[in-house]
Amino acid sequence: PQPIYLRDYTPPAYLVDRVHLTFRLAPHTTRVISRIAFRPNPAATSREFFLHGEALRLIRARIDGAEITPELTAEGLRADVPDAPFTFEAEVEVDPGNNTALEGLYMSNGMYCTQCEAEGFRKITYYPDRPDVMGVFTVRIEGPEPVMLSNGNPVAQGAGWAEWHDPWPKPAYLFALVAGDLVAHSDSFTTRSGRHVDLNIWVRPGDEGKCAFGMEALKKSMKWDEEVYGREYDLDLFNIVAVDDFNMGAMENKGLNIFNSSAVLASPETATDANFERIEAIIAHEYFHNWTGNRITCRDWFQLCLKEGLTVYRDSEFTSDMRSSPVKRISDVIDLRARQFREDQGPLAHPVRPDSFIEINNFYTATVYEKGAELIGMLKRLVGDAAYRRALDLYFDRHDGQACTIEDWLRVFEDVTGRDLTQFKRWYEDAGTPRLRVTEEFDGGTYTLHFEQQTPPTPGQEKKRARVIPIALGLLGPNGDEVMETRVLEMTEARQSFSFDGLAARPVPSILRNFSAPVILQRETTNAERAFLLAHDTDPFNKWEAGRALARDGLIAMIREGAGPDPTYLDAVQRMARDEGLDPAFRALALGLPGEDDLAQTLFEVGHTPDPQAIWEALERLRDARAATMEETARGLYARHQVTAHYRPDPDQAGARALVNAALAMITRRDGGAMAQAQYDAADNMTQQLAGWSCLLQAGTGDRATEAFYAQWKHDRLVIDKWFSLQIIHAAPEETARIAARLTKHPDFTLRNPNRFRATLGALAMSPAGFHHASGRGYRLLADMLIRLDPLNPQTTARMCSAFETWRRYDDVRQGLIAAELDRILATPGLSRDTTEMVNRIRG
Ligand code: BAL
Ligand code: ZN
Repeated sequence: PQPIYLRDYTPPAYLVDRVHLTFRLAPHTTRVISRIAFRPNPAATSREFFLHGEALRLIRARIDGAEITPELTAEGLRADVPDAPFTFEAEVEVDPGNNTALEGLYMSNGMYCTQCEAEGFRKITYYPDRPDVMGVFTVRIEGPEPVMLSNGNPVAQGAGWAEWHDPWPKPAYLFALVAGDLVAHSDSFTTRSGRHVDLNIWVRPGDEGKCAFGMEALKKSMKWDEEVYGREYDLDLFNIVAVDDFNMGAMENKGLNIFNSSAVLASPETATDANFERIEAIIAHEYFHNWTGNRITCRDWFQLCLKEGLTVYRDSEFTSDMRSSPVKRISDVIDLRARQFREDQGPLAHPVRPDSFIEINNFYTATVYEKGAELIGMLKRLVGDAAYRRALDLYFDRHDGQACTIEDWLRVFEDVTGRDLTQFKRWYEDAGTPRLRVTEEFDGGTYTLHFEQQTPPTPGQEKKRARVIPIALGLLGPNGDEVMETRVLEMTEARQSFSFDGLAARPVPSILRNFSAPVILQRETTNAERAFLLAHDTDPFNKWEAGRALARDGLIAMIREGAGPDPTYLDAVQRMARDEGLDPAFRALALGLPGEDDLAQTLFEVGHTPDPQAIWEALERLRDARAATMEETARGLYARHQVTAHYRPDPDQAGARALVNAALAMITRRDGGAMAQAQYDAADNMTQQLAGWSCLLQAGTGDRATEAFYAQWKHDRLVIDKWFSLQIIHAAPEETARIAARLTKHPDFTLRNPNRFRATLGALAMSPAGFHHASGRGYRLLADMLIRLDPLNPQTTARMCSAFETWRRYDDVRQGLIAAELDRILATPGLSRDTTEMVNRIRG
C-alpha cells in the first residue's frame, strides 16, 4: 500500500445533497439499498465518478433509473455519469455476522451496530467516503429487532420497520445504525432556548441499573456547553447505545453516540471512582463533538486534530470545572508523558497534523488527541481567555456546516487578535517534544533566566524550527513567599533570556507552571530546592512536579549508582502527606511514583541503557523504604480519611478513597496484607474492593481473593476485564508473561472482544519489567497473540503493536529479541495494512 499525502488533497468531484438508505437486516445477508442525489462540484479539478466500497457484494446499480455496469475494484466503483445533477442507486449485500473487524456494520451479542469513523462506511455501501462530502440522510431499517435506531429524529415506524431523518448534513463517518433487543434509561433536557430533548441510554436488558451516572454526565455536559461555549443541542433526541465489542472508547455519530460499554456502564458495586470519572469525561467528549466535529467537521483525515484536539481540550475544561482543576491537570500531564512523550520519542513520532499516512486508523494517537489538546491550551494562554472565547464564537459562526482545516482554525484566532500565528503553526507541523534548557543568574537585584529550546530529530524530520513557547513563571523568596505572581513569558527564539529586577534576594523559580507547554524542562537544581518547592509552591502543578522530580532523581541514583532511598524525598513526601491543608486527591497523586517506562526513558536520555528489572527493583526498594518511614503516617491517613457516608463517585469521596488506598498500599508492605484483606472482605463498592485485592496481589497473598473475585463477578464482563488485567499488572516480573499466557487460555478469554484483549495483552505491555523480561517470553506471547488477532481485527492489532515502540532504548539482546518478533509479525501471510504499516514504522 502507498502512503497518501496531505499535499495531494483535491476537492471531491461530486457533492451529495440527499441520501436515502434502506437496510433489510439479516445476520449474514443484510441488504443495503441506497439512493443518492449527486451534483458536480464546481470547485472540482476532476470529473471522475468514484465511490468507495469494500467487502460489498453489488446486486445492482442505476443512474437516473437506468441499470449500469460499473467498473469494480477492491477499493470501489467507477462509472460514467451525466455532467449535471443525477441520482445514483445501488443494492449491495453485506455480512455483519462475520464482521469481526468491528468496522462498518457488525454484530455484537446479537445486536447490529456500526462504526464508520474513519473509513467504515465504505463497508456498508458505495459512497464518497470522505469527510468533506456532507449529505442529508434518511434511513429506513427493516427487520425483526424490537429497537431500530439511526441518526437524527424518528420519522415513522411500524411493525418490522423504522424510519429516521437527520436534517443536519453530515459526512458518512458520522452515520450510525443500531438494532437489537435493547432497553432505555430515559430522561430529558430542555435547552436554554426551550427545545425539549429526549435523552436515552440504550443497553442490553439487565444493564438498566448502570446508566444513571452516564445520564447525569450527559445533562451536565449539555448545560456546560451552553454556559461555557454558548453551544446548544440541535435535535429533539439524543441517543447513546452501549456496545460490548467496540474498538474505541466511544463514537460521536450525530444524535446516536455509540459507546464501548466500559465507557458508559457503571454502578458503585462494579465500577471504580476512576471508571466513573472516565465515563463522565467520555460522555462529555462525545457530546461536545456535536459542535466540534459534527457541525464543523474535518476537510480530510490529516485534519483529525481539528476536532479531536479541540474536543479533548473541551472535555478537560469540563472535568476541571466539575472536579478539581489541579488534580485534572496533573493527571492529564502524567498521561501525556506516559503516552504522548513516549510516542514523540520513538519511531512512531508524527506531527499533530501528520502529512502522510497509509492507514488513518493508525493516527488516532496520543499525539493527535492529547498533544492536539495541549496546543489549544497554549493558544488560549497566548491570546488570553476573552480572545479565545471570541475566536471560538467566530469559528462556530464562520464555519458552521463546513469541513475545515487547521488553517481555518488558526485564521479565526488571527482575525480576532491580529496576531500572526505562522510560528505557532509549527506546533502542528513539527513532530517531537522540545527540550527547554534553563540556566540562571542573579546579580545586584536582577534575576535572569536563560532559555534554550531544542527538539531532537524525528522520523522524516531531521531539522526542527524554533517554536513559540508560553512559559508560565512565578518566583518565590527564600522564606517561601511568592515574590512574583505567575506571568506568561513568550519564548519565540531558539535562545532567549528574561530578566526580573528589584529582587532583594536570589529567588527560587517556579517554571512552566500548570505545565504551560508540552516540553521537557531541563535545569540543574538541588534536592533541597525541590523539597522547598514541594513545601511552598503556590502552583499546585509545580508543587506536585517538585515531588515527582525529587522521587525520579532519587530513583535514577538508586539505579545508576546503587544509592539508597533518598532521605530528602522520604522526609519531604511525608510532610506533604501529613499536610491536612492539602486536598486528599492531590496528596494521593503526589504519593504516586514515576512509572517504570518514564524512568526507562529518563535513563535512556542520559545515555544509560535501561534495565527493566533494575528499575522495578529500585521502585520496590523505594516503596519499602517509604512504607517503613511513613508507617505511622499511613495508618493515620487510613483511619482519618475513611469514607463512611453512602458511596458517591464525587471528587471529594473519590479523593479521600484515593488517599486511603495509597495509605493501604504502604500499610500492606508492613502488615503483609491483613488490613487489605479486611478491606476486601468489607468492601461494598468496587473502588475499595479492587484496592484491597490489588494490595493483596502485590503482597503475593492474593490467591483467595482472586478466586473469590472471580466467583462473585463471573457474570459481569466489565468486572472480569479487571480480573484479567490486575493479576498481570501486580505479578512479579518473573511471572508476568506466564500469568498472561495462562489467562489467554482461560475460557473467558476471547479474541473477539477488544476490551478483553486489552485487559490481558495490554496489561502485559503495561508491565515493563514483565514484558521486557530477559527470557523474551513477554515479547513472544504478545507477538503470538497479535498474529492471531490480526485477521480478525486489524485495528486493535495495529494499536497494540505500539507496545514495541520503545525497543531501541534497550540492550542488544532485547533489541534482537524484539526485532525477531517484529519480523515474525511482518512475515505473516495476509497481514493487514494497518498492522503492516505499524510494524514497519516501528522496525524503522
Ligand atoms: N471520533 C472517534 C472517537 C472520539 O474521539 O470521540
Ligand atoms: Zn473525539
